[in-house]
Amino acid sequence: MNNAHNILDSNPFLQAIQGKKASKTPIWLMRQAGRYLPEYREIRSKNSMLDVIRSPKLAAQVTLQPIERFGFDAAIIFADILNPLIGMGIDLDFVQGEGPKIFNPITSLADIERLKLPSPQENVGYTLEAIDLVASKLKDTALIGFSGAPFTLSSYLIGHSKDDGFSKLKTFIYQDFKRWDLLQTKLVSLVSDYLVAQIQAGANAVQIFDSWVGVLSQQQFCEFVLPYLKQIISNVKLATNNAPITYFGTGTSGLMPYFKQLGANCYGVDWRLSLNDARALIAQEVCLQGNLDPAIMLCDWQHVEKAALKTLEDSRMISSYIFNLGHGILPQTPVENVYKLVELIRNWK
Ligand code: 1CP
Repeated sequence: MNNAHNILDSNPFLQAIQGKKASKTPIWLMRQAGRYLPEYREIRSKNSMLDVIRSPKLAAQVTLQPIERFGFDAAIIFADILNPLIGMGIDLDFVQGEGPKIFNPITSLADIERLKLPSPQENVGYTLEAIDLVASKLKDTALIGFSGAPFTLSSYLIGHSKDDGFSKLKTFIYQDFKRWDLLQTKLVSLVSDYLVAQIQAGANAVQIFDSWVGVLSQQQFCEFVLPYLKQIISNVKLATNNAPITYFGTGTSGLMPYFKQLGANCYGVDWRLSLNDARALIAQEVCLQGNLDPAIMLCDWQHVEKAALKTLEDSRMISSYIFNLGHGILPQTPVENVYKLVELIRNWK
């Protein structure tokens, strides 16, 4: 049914995420299944985003596309951080050219009280089935499950725009902490159960995406975010016999000194910070993942090569390391650069 046990010690991604020196530098790319691939665009031209996510067969097919092309060390199950919110009673769609849209955002305590907490099987059984399907097809490749983090999920539930400085969300938090606490408590339960169910369905590791957490001050992070993340990580560890967990955010240099308290195995580093500085800030021998600037992938190969080699050189100082971009791969990325990048990593000593 799942391949969790037999590759735990032999797959370089799983070696690194467990804090070991990998037999070779592992590589996968965030958003590796996506619009830069013609075969993905082909499937999306005939199916909506939610159709692909809700069809275990299509989701599995799209998950495997970048593995078949590039031979990455890990696949990430195709879904979105937002679709699990639908089962809570959120009316959500992915609008062509605009991205995700929530038609009934949260504005009051009553809205939060109304949020349902269905089991992962009822809510996202299709993703669990897709995981089972993908796991049965992978041999040496690890499978990553994922979820949004409560803060980043809340930023969509309450609403944010890149130019309001997240002020709507921040005022929502400050105006009434009890209301925030109830929302976070419900999301802790949703996210913990979802991550555990993905591991049980056959994922070898999970990643928590907290893409927008970098807008918070250190004090805000410690008070409004950290306790809930700690709870999730401890819930998942307890229920899964210590499955490996990555915590990813962007703009997190101010927050890294507090990561030690989270207890994850691996932390994502975006392009703003060097791997060495991230290591110094986190001040713990943990696995790091990152941090090539996704924008560089749009340049001529010579520039990509130079930047990737610099990242690889930096990684010599890190006890365990997973090559990745600092954020998701951009839709305009030339496929040719991805082939060359994988080859570069494979040949690097
Ligand atoms: O039309 C399309 O194909 C839509 C593009 C797209 C894709 C390919 C969206 C809409 N979601 C996805 C899939 C997706 N989303 C994956 C698949 C697995 C893989 O990595 O290959 C994953 C892991 C996500 C995670 C996700 N969704 C995040 C966290 C990671 C990140 O990039 O910061 C976030 C913030 C979202 C929300 C979302 N979904 C889609 C878009 C365009 C966005 C971002 C919108 C925004 O900027 O607010």
